[in-house]
Amino acid sequence: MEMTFRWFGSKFDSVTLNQIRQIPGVKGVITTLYETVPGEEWKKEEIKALKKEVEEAGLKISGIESVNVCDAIKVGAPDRDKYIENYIRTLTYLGEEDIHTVCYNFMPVFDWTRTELARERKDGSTVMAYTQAAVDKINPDDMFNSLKEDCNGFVLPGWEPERMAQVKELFELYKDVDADKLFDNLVYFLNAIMPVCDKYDINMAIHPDDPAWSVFGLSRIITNKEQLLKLINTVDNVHNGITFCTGSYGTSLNNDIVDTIHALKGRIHFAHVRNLKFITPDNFEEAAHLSSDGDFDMYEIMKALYDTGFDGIMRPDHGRMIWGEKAMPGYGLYDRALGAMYLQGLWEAIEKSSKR
Ligand code: CS2
Ligand code: MN
Repeated sequence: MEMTFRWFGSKFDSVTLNQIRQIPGVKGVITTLYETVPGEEWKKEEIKALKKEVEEAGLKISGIESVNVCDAIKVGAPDRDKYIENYIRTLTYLGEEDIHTVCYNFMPVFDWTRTELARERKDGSTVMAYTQAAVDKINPDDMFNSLKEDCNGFVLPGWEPERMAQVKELFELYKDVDADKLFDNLVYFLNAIMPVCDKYDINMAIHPDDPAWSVFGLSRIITNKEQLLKLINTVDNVHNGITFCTGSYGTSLNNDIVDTIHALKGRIHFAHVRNLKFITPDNFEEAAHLSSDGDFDMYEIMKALYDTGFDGIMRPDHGRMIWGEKAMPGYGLYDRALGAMYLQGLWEAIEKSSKR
């Protein structure tokens, strides 16, 4: 297991590479070219420059999160092949720079959805939260505006203002895309990119939908164990794998996290490990990583990863905002650094005790 930390690039992140380098055990970052528009081909020089910057700070690029998939591919538009070609070229450039893990998602219109970005907890920390009741009340067009004020001036991944300005058109685009069609489009995309992944040994790692059910009537397909197994079996290539995000997958209390990790043995390439606290099954908030702060048993989760031979990259995921930090919601330095340490502590204990 390799512990890493997500970093959005010096132009967008309040956290610096030098700070990340001082988190014990963290040697690599998960990053992206944040300014690229989904569908466009990444520029080789920009990938090289990013890599150089990270390496000059004494770190490495452990993976990309995300190379986003554009809507034409997701809806299966007549011109999708052109965008798939761009994606393949992007993967080629990443492979040539020795980057071997790429996270992406296949959610229509919205990336992860939260209804509050700064819910205050008893200890004064703030966290992102979700209530179904709030989603049911809101018009999707207003979703972005309602969250904007709480962003601390940062651009949230998947919620870029240019994209949100077109929410109406986006909904129109997806109106005939039911779950089966969306799944077929994902399979078509994966089959097309597998050869380049084989060539450069790139592990594609799909991120579960968050929350793990359909919102605003849009189809969602990466939501449960059956769907995940269907995906890895339909495109049965080790390079077609999963980003196992406990906080996203675990939003549905019907999902058994530990059991699913076992079922996906060998196909989890990237792990996002975080904890949730449920107030009711459809009202939850993002807790600290520590088991007792939320509802997940983090020891059992880490043990399942260990027992299934997980040897990919891991990162703490969304953290709380603590100690007065002002950062992108979910992506401050302090709480994620605490998470990285805690997860490594669990891993060390599991590893040593299993060898006794
Ligand atoms: C989120 C997502 O839960 C998460 O990790 O921050 O933005 C995630 O990075 C994307 O859905 C992956 O494409
Ligand atoms: Mn995640």
